[in-house]
Amino acid sequence: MSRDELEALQLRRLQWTVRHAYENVPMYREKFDAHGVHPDDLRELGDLSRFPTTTKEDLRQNYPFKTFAVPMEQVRRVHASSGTTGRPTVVGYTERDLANWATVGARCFRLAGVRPGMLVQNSYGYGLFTGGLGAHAAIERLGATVIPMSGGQTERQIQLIQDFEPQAIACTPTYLLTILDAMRRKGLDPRATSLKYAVLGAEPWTEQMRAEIEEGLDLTASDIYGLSEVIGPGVAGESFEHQNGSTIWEDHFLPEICDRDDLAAVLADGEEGELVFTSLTKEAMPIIRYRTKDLSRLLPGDARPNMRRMQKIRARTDDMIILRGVNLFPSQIEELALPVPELSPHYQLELTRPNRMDELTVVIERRPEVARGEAEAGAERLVKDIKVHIGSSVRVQVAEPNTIERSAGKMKRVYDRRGLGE
Ligand code: DLL
Repeated sequence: MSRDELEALQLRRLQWTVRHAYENVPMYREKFDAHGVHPDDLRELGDLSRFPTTTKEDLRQNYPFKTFAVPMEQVRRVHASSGTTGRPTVVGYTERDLANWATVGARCFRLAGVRPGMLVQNSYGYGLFTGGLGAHAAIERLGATVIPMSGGQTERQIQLIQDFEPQAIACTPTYLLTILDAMRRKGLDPRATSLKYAVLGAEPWTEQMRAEIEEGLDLTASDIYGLSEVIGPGVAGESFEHQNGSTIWEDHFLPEICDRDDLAAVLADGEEGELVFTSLTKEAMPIIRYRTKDLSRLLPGDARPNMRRMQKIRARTDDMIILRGVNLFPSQIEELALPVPELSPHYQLELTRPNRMDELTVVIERRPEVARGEAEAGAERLVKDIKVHIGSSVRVQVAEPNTIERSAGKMKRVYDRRGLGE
């Protein structure tokens, strides 16, 4: 399909989506009316920017099913986000939505190197989280064989990798690090497994993390992006041959990049801002201009020339740490910490407020084979690197190997202990 043909398809689907939402979801009707826009105003793709955005809070207020645009009998499945604060957000799928989801997911796995006939260990968590079942359907749809392992039970994960000899694994990047680490502790050679491809997502990970994983396991690791509100894993996927950002499946999802402080401002391709998505085919829960809080930029098509890519997510806007006036993201620390050879990739960030001044401590494990003194020297270099490159003074605390809690899914990086009377 040429770009022109794609845009014509997008417009038709967008007009359908906006009308479907307006006619069947009171939340959208109220928002559009309050904003003075109507589905008839959508004559070209650019008209979308006149419509109001949707936030997680909007979905929460319509908990659990009030954002559904079809009668409940047509909803075949629901999922829910974990909702660390407040109510979770609930999402629903018709039979056709599930089929489309499997299709876009299958495209991601294919781009990441998986082929029909391969065995794929699916170590995303099964359940209300979209990762497990989303990847499961995608792998089957592609014609590969899925091992529905789910997250956790690391010993068992390793056993299955050894016994079943899968060519690919799908999980969060930090969980693959957990598995890698556990293999080493068992005295196994992680580079000697059958694994050739990893399809990693659900949390931000830097190029330095990619290098750590690829080097450690001797495989090719590609990114998969998605979010429950838009569909789940499979909104965009990265080519293992290019490894330069994820192709967005623009026949199903329309991306925009907005200024994160002034959402009315849609930014040009190439500029960094907040990703905003509109679904184009979703029946059960159409989503109009959903604010993801994910920071990225749109790049021209490459692995699939007619569809744009998104740069690997740098951070979520709500993960931003403001440290004595300087904005910083966990990924900036990761970029500097992982190349320090004495230190492991297992770290967390702690914010405290002793003496009424914010302080950031990077707690990071030393590599098991490195002596404490050498690790301390590495930590001192990291303090200087952070000062030079980010401009912030932080503390780096060297932790003993295997003392920082390992993730089985999304890793919690930042522990904010300010305001706890410290
Ligand atoms: O995490 C869906 C998913 C599952 C994607 C498995 C990929 C693989 P949620 O739980 O709703 O859905 O969380 C969505 O996770 O807004 C991002 O902040 C983050 N995220 C997802 N994929 C990536 C990625 C799933 N590849 C939120 N890189 C999103 C960085 C990601 N962040």
